[in-house]
Amino acid sequence: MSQSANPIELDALIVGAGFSGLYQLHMLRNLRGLSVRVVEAGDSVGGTWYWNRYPGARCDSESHAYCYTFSPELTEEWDWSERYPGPEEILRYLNHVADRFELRPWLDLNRTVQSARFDETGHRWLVNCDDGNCYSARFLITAVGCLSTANIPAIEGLGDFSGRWYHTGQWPRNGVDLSGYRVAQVGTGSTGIQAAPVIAEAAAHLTVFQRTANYSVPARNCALTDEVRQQQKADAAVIQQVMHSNTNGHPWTINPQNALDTAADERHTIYEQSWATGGLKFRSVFADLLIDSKANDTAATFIRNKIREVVKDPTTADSLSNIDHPYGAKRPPIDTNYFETFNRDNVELVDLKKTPIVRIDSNGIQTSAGHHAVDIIVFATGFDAMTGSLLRMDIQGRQQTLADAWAAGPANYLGLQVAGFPNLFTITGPGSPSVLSNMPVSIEQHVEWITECIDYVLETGNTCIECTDEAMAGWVQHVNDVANATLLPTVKHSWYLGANVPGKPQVFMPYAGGLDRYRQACNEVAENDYEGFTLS
Ligand code: NA7
Repeated sequence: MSQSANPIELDALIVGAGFSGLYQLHMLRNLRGLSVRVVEAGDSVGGTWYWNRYPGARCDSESHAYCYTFSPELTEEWDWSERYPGPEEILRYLNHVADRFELRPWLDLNRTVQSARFDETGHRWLVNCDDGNCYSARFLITAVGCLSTANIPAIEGLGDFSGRWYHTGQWPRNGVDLSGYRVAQVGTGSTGIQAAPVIAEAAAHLTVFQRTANYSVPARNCALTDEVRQQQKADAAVIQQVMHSNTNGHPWTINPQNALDTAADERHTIYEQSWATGGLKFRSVFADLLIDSKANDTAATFIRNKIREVVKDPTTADSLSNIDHPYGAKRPPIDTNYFETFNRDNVELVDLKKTPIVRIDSNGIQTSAGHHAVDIIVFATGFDAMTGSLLRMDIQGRQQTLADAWAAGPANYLGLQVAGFPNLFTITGPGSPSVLSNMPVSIEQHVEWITECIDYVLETGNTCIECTDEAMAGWVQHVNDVANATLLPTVKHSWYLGANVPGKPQVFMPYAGGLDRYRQACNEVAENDYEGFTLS
């Protein structure tokens, strides 16, 4: 690795200026007085929401819960306009946070980390960036998000396509004019399910290419009235207490009642009520949905029936409702008029299970059944989730690169640290609740834990903290055990397992034991003088 002669000397370098990076900066710089910078590839703050500006993009967590809780003043002064915030509103919020907490002077924007190497002699991370700048930092903290590295499928012939194509996670900042064009959308995950109804309204024609049919529950987005906002603010302390003590970080608890202990008609009534309420809360309607496949079948059947009720064309309804996995075992989408969109005259579904894509050519997509001429292809094909953005930074630890250390899949301690990579912390890393939770709640928990850990290192006069191999092996086993107690790892084509990226090792990545249990494990480690770590 080439090294600049004059690296910028810091206590801590943070990579990424989304929710995680901004709060970590505030904690370490404003509250601890350390010298800290944030490197960010974009030209502004926002992270996930800086890049994901595709049509229909919207957060699936509710706005009053998809925000920081560390500052009561911030909670009090910020007004959300809708039940679910869109990217523009989240970006306004994060820009407000950057201004309010005077974070901007410490943001190094338009700069991408190219490599990071741990220097044994000085116990420092040497970080090189694409613009020639170099940092030397005691601590390196990744705040790169779990879903930031686009997964663009290697479909034969894409290079021959004469139209335009886009990945939803790299959507042009000024938008894309779709009006009058024939659009193909590949992918029907959470993103595709949000995008299709909005694309269909703008485009002359939309063809949705579906590889795996998906469940979706109505989001029931709506404008928030002053009355609702005031009530949310009045209840903020209680809501935050719920979010900080439950399994998912959302402002509700899982119904303790089991679906299988509930009479069929009562169960149906509860599903109907939850369907009418809408949102991710549907996943929490019964306690046994993610641990018992028979219980799960009751929810799955309910949703399949809803799809068939909505979609008029029987063949399309069959393809959309022919879902091959348990409800909630892949990330459950929520939508605004997704299934209704297939009743439009200008929308067509191509079921890739029946007629797979053969190739892309200059003017469209060829399947085994025929050719679809299109002007624009939208890839809603997801991400190299959880590990992609960490591995592309070319991180070199004591003896090996992170890519080599994780050749068989990610392994770490508490989702926060990897043996052989001292002083490196991964906010919402694999092995932590992250994508199975309401992200800002997980982020706050990680940032606060990392900050206190750094306090401990410095207060004890050390320069280095590193988890042991034994602690890491124990945590990896625990992550597997809690996942295997659920239906989540039974879906073999899920991005939770890395199965969406060809060649990626298949390991269940997020921590499925619940945010409450996870928080307790992290607290116990800290209370026991950072058990499982060595300091030097
Ligand atoms: P997802 O959930 O990974 O969905 C990607 C979709 O793209 C899914 O339907 C895939 O089908 C499909 N896909 C991927 N590769 C291909 C190819 N080669 N051909 C056809 N179809 C393909 O990503 P999202 O962006 O929707 O959501 C990611 C997260 O972002 C989401 O969970 C939220 O947390 C926010 P598959 O199901 O793999 O058969």
